[in-house]
Amino acid sequence: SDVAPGKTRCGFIAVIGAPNVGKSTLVNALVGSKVTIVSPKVQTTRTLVRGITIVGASQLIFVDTPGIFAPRRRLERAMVTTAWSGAQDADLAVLVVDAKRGLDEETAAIVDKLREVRQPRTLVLNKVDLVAKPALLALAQAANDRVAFTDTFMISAMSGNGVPDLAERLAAQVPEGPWLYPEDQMSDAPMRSLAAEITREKLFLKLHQELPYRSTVETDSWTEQPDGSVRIEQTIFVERESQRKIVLGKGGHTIKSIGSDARLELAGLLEQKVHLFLFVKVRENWSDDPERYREMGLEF
Ligand code: GDP
Ligand code: K
Ligand code: MG
Repeated sequence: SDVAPGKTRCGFIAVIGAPNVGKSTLVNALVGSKVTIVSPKVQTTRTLVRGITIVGASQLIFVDTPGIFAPRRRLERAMVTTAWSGAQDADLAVLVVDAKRGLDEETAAIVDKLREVRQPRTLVLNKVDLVAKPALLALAQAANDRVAFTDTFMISAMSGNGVPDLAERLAAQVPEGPWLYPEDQMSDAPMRSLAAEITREKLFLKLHQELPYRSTVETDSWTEQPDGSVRIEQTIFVERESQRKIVLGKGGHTIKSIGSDARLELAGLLEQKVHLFLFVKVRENWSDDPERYREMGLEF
């Protein structure tokens, strides 16, 4: 690196907000690579996912969090607790609000609870591509009336509009200190867990209604082949035989399409040929089993 030693900055930035506001899309845009999965469905992000990037002399470690909402089931409670603890442990907190959705009850409750967060708070109004300017200004005002934000940004995480300005401002605010990760590292997750997440994203995108929430994916083996390709075996766990049939689809049609989408994306990320083998197994009530959350890295 050409950055003089002793002049560097480094910090953790928690990205929090209601479900589906674009937190994961924003973290990917800030990092400039897919490190966390995105879908139009809530509860896509289940654990804290770190995306790492360098801006000037600052290393920014973004912590993508599960959406904050009123939890009903056990897995949901664990996800919300994890999201708030992510905010409390970070150097800076970024609250993402869906500008189209505005300051509805759920969003207002999160803004109010941010008063308990001691770190500098940045407000990010996302999805500005869907909203007219006067409404944006009114929303920024209304949110800042509830709690004072250090900065307010209006961006589109999807198009990248406004993202570099946000990154520069955050880079100036993180504490002075040495970088914690190698310069080229973009995620702290092992490749095999990102690979499992990518398959889980395809499940979210291909399947409807409740099913994706009830499934999980694990990478069982990862074998580099002599010809330069990699052989990856994964298991998709569902809770019932009927769900297994849905994931397989008629004549294996659904699983084939999930596998082919996941394989293509993995090959692009790894820049090597990928042979992906997917298995679908029934593991009853995994989502009610606390042992399973611990394996996933969720907190209570
Ligand atoms: P999260 O649940 O907060 O992590 O949200 P995601 O990043 O998974 O995004 C939820 C949905 O919002 C996805 O369908 C995204 O493509 C979409 N989305 C994210 N950012 C934008 C944006 O700037 N504009 C629009 N129109 N859609 C967006
Ligand atoms: K989502
Ligand atoms: Mg997410």
